[in-house]
Amino acid sequence: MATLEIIGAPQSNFVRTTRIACMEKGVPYTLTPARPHTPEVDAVHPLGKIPGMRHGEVTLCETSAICAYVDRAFDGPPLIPRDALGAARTEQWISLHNTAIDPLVVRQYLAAYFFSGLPDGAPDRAKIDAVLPKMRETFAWLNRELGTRGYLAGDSWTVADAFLLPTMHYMRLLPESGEMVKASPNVAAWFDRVAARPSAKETEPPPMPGRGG
Ligand SMILES: N[C@@H](CCC(=O)N[C@@H](CS)C(=O)NCC(=O)O)C(=O)O
Repeated sequence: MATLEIIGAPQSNFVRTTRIACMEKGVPYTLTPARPHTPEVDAVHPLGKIPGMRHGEVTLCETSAICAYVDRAFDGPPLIPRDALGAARTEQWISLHNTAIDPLVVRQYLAAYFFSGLPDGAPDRAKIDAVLPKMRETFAWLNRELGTRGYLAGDSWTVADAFLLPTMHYMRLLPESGEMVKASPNVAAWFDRVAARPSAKETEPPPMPGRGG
């Protein structure tokens, strides 16, 4: 059978999610590093976003769809629970990550640090300061949720955890969000638990420019 290929930059939180999914499922894969809006990516994603996936004749885009395919097309431990409620809770948390967490903390906050668009490439302080109140609220509700169970969707790991882990990895490294993680003990404990898994260790992204880690 053809080897599964993940297409995208290893720094991307969403690319990392699909790599974690492959590892947790026990599916060998190759990573083809590619930036958004390059020909390799445009060939599999109509909006040129990463990750993309190829498996023989199959091409897919969108992280959630790729993870669902990996889960259903191969033998191995389920990434999404097979019972109705467990599957729905997993989907619920993927959706919360993709619609409420990632757009705020990655697309706005992290982007204001590294892709500010300012002429000198410096962080956009005004944009960073503007998102901090909403981020504090987000960490507060996430911390409350994670105080009731060990993992996002219940008492065991699901692929929903593979969505939040790469995002939270970056949050630990930036100053204000790093403080928010430290002030959110349930989030911090969840992070340590999930980051200790081989799937997380083996997919750690390259260090951020000028920030180590
Ligand atoms: N909805 C997409 C989002 C993927 C995404 O936003 N990827 C980022 C990199 S982490 C990207 O390609 N950004 C380029 C762009 O939005 O033009 C998914 O779930 O896979």
